[in-house]
Amino acid sequence: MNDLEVGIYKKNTMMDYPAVDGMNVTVEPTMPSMGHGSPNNVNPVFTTKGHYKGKVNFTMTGDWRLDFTISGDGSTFANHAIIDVLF
Ligand SMILES: [Cu+2]
Repeated sequence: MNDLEVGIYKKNTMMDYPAVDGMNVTVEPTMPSMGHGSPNNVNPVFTTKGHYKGKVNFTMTGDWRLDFTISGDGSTFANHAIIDVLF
């Protein structure tokens, strides 16, 4: 079980990226090459200044994919935002 911390920022201009607070974030880890996920993950919860903390359970070594959704205020801002991780 691993701590997971993500930061969410909004691009206003090329020089202005304010933190985004109070979003609903989900994360789902999978190993696409092996066709399984993992149990007992904890969706990231807002802490402060655009940061969100959760937990992700890498049950074995290898190639993992983190699939995030970010929503709030009745809109989905990111759906299937992917980060690939070699664990
Ligand atoms: Cu596996």
